[in-house]
Amino acid sequence: MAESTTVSESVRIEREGDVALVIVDNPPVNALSWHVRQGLFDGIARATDEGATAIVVICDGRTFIAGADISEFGGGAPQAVGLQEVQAAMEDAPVPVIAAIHGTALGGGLEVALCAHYRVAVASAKFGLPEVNLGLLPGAGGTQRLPRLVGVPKALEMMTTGRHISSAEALDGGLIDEVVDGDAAALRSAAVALAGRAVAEGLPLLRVRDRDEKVAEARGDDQLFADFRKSIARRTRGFLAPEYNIQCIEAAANLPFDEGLKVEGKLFMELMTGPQSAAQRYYFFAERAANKIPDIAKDTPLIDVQKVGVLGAGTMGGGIAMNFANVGIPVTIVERDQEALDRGLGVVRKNYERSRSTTPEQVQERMGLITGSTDKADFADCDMVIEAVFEDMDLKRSIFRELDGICKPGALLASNTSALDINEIAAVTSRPESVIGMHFFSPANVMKLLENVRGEKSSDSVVATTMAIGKKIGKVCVMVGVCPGFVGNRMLFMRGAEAERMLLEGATPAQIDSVLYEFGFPMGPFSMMDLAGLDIGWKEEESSSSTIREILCENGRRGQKNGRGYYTYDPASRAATPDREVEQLIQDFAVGKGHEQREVSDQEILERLLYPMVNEGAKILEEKIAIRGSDIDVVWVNGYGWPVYRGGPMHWADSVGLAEIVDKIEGYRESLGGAHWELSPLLEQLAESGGQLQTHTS
Ligand code: T1G
Ligand code: NAD
Repeated sequence: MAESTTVSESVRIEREGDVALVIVDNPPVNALSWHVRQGLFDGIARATDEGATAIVVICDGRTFIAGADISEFGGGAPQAVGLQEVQAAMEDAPVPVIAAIHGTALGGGLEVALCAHYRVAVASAKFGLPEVNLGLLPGAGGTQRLPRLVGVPKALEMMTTGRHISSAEALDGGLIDEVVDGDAAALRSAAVALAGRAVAEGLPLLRVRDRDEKVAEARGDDQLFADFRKSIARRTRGFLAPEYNIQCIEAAANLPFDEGLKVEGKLFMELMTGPQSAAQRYYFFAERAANKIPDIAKDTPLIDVQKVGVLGAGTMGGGIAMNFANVGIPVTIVERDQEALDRGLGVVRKNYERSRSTTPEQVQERMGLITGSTDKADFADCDMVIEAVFEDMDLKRSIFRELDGICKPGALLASNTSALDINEIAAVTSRPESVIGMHFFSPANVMKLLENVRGEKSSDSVVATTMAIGKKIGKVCVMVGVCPGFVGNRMLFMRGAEAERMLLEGATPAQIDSVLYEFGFPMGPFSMMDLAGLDIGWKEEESSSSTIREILCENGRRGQKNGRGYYTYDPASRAATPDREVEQLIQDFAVGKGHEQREVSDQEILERLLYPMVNEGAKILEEKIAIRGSDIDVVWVNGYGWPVYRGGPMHWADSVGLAEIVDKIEGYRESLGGAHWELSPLLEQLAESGGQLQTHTS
């Protein structure tokens, strides 16, 4: 065991001959906490003072430095040397400095590695500047150094997506100098060998800041930047950070390094002190907190899910099955008859064939993992069965009675119901402890959110398993309790109720939708209804012109699927156009019902759509349906398109001010009435006490 010298609580030095290894050990992800920065700075100084002929910067644990310590951004950390000083100490060191990388070199971690003279990495390592996902930009020279190594087009793509690239891609792109197969030990010896070679062969101390050839290719090329801006406009609508990242790369191309660094520093601080990054940094930790169920021990035994069953191959069943096949878990999907089965499997194959990220070999491999059947007995050896048949309680109860008789002891039985009572479903089985809700969102193979619905008898093992398997299939999981509509749909119902009401008062579908679109949602409630289909649950023979949706259906409007809904859709481009005939139908219906028509302002529309959601969110916390306020935000960001740069409905409400919202809710209760305007006592109490919804735990 090499002799080691402690430099700070998370950094030590070890020597291999004349090579000094400055080793970071700051679990869980070696973030650049103050003591890491101080340790790196002091370690490099000490190594050179003690005559090291080369220095290797390397990390213990599962990863290289995964960035600045985001938890320090709020302030309060002890004063320590800044990252720029650490980087200057590396870049200007009198001896070769090698960065040895495993796991993920991200954000400030990659920016540290870019200040080494050479970089070596294991084949499994990943590299990225994902600050844009925190509403930020790389604030430690990354915007100036990355394009100098990989070129402007790649830097633009990496910094506006936050994508993690592989070692192979990094080597190919000039970001690193060497890739070594093997583990941490292999990495250490390869780095020491490279250090030795650098000394022996007198290799130059290459400072990335001095490289110009790659950025020169884009110097003065405004078209390149204009085209890139155009190519990401749709994807980054409403976000500030992507544009700020582009401006920094423009500076890298057109200005001397230190001038570019000034531009980076100025734009970084603008983002860091702004509401968008505050929301996105809050959201980073909110998503990680959602994984934790306070009363479920970390070592709760999990059900070993080696084989999954899905009942129903309709809109949801097919997508649910794909999630498991995508991670190599065989799935048996059962339909009520061959025709429905063939239709369902046909949709699955088409979705795979249409997906750009799935190769033909993968299509075959994944379809090979999905077995179709019309016999529920084929679920007998499944470890987990997810039911996704029609939303009908009697049907679901009879299904679970059957599954109880078919499935092996210990199998997890889940329902994908959107709103029905999981306890009532569980009660028909002899094993309610094995029953839980797993509420996927459409399209189930795309949407990230999985709302796991804990029944009053669901066992700890079943609860823990749904969270673990959800993460394994790439979902963001939130555990919620049983109530009609759970968390997401329950709040959505409140928004929908006010949207319908405002139509009757004179607002148009287009006006209401544009308010939410401008707020940052991908679409408003009426475009969403057209997408889902206006005729879900509508029966012509029972229709009685009693709601706007019935009248539209009675007038042959089904939504996007027949090109006519609240909007008219261009058959080729699918572009939506407001439809005067619809507005007239609504007005006639409203006047017929005695509703006075008036101008409704955009601000009123926003308040009447979002404040009932906030109020309902508070009620959900009061009833302990959600564990914490931030879970509600995770549900809305991942399941309903709430713009992440506004944090989610709870974070947003706190930023608006709960007292202001309470005032408005009381006003609307007076003027409009309705259960959804009954003020939540928790909301009132937090408004009075200056508390917050986002940090409230129930
Ligand atoms: N700071 C503080 N804590 C962090 C952290 C960070 N950068 N990254 C992760 N954690 C915590 C996380 O909260 C969790 O804690 C635990 O580590 C495991 O994380 C100047 C300004 C590295 C790919 O954006 O993408 O550098 O919940 O559950 O799924 O330019 O974490 O266990 O208590 O996510 O294996 C840029 C952020 C920062 C990378 C690992 N860096 N991290 O994923 O584990 S800004 C990032 C990740 C910056 C500079 C700028 C992922 C990961 P807990 P995890 P994972
Ligand atoms: P769907 O009508 O598209 O599909 C239901 C499928 O179940 C049909 O193919 C039908 O043939 C099959 N089926 C019915 N009875 C069956 C039986 N006894 N045995 C085997 N198969 C049977 O419905 P969907 O939209 O996929 O919804 C399924 C469930 O998922 C519902 O509970 C719904 O509330 C829920 N859900 C739907 C969405 C959505 O956006 N569509 C989102 C989340 C949850």
